[in-house]
Amino acid sequence: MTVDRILPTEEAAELLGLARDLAQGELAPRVDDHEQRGEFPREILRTLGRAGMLGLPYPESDGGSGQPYEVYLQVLETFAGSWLAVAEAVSVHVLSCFPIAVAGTGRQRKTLPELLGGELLGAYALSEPQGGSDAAGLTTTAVRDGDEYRVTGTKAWITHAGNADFYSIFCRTGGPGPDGISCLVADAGTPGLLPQAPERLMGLRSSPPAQIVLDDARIGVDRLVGAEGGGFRIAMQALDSGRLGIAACAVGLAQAAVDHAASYAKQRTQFGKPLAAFQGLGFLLADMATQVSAARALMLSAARLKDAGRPFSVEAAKAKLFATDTAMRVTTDAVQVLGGYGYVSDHPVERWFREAKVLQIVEGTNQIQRLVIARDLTRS
Ligand code: COS
Repeated sequence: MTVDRILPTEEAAELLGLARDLAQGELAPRVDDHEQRGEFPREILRTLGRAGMLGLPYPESDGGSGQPYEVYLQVLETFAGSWLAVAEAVSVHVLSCFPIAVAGTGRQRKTLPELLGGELLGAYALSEPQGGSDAAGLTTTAVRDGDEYRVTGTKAWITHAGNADFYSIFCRTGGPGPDGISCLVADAGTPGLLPQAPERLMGLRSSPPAQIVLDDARIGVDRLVGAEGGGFRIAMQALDSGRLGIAACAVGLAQAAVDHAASYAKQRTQFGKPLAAFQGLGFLLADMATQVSAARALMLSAARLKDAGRPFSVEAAKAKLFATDTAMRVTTDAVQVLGGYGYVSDHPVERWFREAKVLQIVEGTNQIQRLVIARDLTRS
């Protein structure tokens, strides 16, 4: 189904058209092969970078496309309907550029055209093996030694580990708690920065995360982004925006599942009539479609707050929570509509069902989103 979108400009409408062409022409034909082989689509990300898709929400003066967040999210949604791992990769790249884009020094910002133009792929290294939710408790340490930091620790669940050209790394330069955390941006070739074997995932197999071991990695003090001790706030602000990206991935995935299930229910006959003619299934499809529209509306309303420069952190948490829970429910129902055919890999709903689960976990579990929302409601 074509989603009827109200876009802010003619340019945005053209951009969405280009995103649809890329999704259909570049992504859809390759997704199954890459997912089966577990091969990261680095070349496709280069193609998207050249098409201007890796820096959409950042200013043109920095090498981005200067698009409102609401437009960027609808592009992500379009990619996610064809290939979730690619949409997530774009979202993670945009997240990894955030520290330099908002808090980088003049010299660091000179690298932005390469980052936002997609020449270089980024990774965001916050989580650690012993905890991802308690981000302020991270233990990777960076000890100043002359013009360098000597960084030691392990980062976990790092999307693009081993494929990225640069890593935005959050580490402890001071005492315990959030105020002891700083952000360093390191090149992939930094000695002692060691990507480990990829994780073996339930879904998103073409973009498996991996741990990054930092074994006395030497990172220049000129790679410190923002002030020492200012890293936690940068990390949280980046995640506020990143969570909207994950919401967009969820909406795109869920929309694809609704479309596929509806089309199947029109064609498949049982007891002499199409499945869609049975009210039980028609109502199920109606509920699926309604939830996806509601998720999109929530995501866009949070994005428009961000675009207007208003606080949007809590609305982003609501959008991430609702959109990803919706994607899980809707893909589960899509499998049910297809019956046995939904449980085999001949139809993409089997993959979408596996992929939806991870969206409830990444960039803050949905329990963390509830915590952010509840704290705001009950703050005195
Ligand atoms: N934007 C700006 N600043 C923020 C912020 C945000 N969204 N969230 C928190 N801060 C600030 C707070 O204002 C506080 O500063 P002050 O001490 O000056 O008031 C500081 O950061 C510490 O915040 P808080 O006390 O809320 O920290 P907590 O340790 O309680 O952690 C949660 C808060 C749980 C919300 C945070 O750790 C979190 O989001 N965890 C999940 C991390 C995550 O998403 N990981 C996924 C992996 S990355 S792909």
